[in-house]
Amino acid sequence: MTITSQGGTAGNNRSGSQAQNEEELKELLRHDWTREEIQKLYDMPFLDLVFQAASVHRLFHNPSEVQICSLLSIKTGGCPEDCGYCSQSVHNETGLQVQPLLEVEEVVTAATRAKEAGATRFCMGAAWREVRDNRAFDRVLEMVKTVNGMGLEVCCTLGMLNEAQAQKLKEAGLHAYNHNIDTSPENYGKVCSTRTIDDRLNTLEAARSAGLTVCCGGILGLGESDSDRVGMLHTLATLDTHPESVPINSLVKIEGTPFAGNPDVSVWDFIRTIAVARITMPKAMVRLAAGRLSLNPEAQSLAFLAGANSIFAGEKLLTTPNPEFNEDLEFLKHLGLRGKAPDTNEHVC
Ligand code: SAM
Ligand code: DTB
Ligand code: SF4
Repeated sequence: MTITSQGGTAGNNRSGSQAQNEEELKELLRHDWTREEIQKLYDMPFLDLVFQAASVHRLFHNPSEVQICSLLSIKTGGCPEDCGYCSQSVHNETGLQVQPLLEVEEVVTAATRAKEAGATRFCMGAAWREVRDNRAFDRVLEMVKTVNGMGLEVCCTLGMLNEAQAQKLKEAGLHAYNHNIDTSPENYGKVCSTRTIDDRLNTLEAARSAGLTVCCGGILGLGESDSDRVGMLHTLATLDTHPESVPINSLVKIEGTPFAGNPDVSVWDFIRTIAVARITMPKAMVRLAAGRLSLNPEAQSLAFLAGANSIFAGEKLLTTPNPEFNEDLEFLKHLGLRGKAPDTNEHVC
């Protein structure tokens, strides 16, 4: 089956249920995208692109379900990396208060609150360059074990790691590892100079080898061109296994960072990027991630139509504000969307 640029399905005259057979879905699940093909998708007439993405979304997912994720910064600030967008880098004078690694009990309190509010995925972020084999890591393993035991899908984002460390996280019950490539390979050096995109890809490989699912996406608003956005999606969509989660962040501008004065991201471009992520990585959960406070409800609705099926909910992302939990729940209800059940490790192990 091919999906035409008009968004309909071409080929045989199949009924909806027949069209969903394995073979046909496999045709849409490709890893051999060329950059030109992805650029072509990105350049499609806007409504045709949204329609095509919505069609793919409906073939691979229940369009009424949205994954609700909650974020917690478990170690804040003081990071030696120089990511130009980040409030937590020591290279950026953002006035952020450094906070050492939380205690396990503090994490349990936050996870309990998130679960009660309706989150099914809990993501813990540490402002580390890399994971070290020390007592702090042991404490993170304890956090993972405890939160997994609460029936939440657990994700961590701790910087670079090796396969042995990924294995320990997996054994503790970690479901996903988040590590974004952020932008295209050719633009990466303008965003961060203390590591390379290959370092990022190596960590993703380590997470994958340990059997963790991968959460990997990027940020719009870093001064990148449309071609960089296409390059970022091309890198992700040609991985041997697509990331199970693809967060698309819109830059939250932070005073004291080199990107604080960047122009706003066009809503249209943001939705285009989500739509192309949906088409090129059909099975992935595509997350409408940071930056929702600058999107009105209509724009967010369009993002859901274009294939986004996951959000970060809760008043805070890592260090910056996010919409109120209850407002989000009302909004989802208004759209006829409901929270997706967690995919915990309990039934996997
Ligand atoms: N230190 C770890 C790392 O870099 O992988 C984990 C934390 S880091 C804050 C996780 C991701 O959040 C980054 O890769 C980036 O994509 C996103 N992010 C950070 N600051 C952001 C901002 N100001 N606006 C939008 N996204 C941001
Ligand atoms: C992701 O792609 N976005 C999240 C999560 N993964 C870790 C982080 C967003 C951070 C936004 C800026 C802040 O709150 O510091
Ligand atoms: Fe450190 Fe992650 Fe922020 Fe980069 S994005 S400065 S690695 S916390």
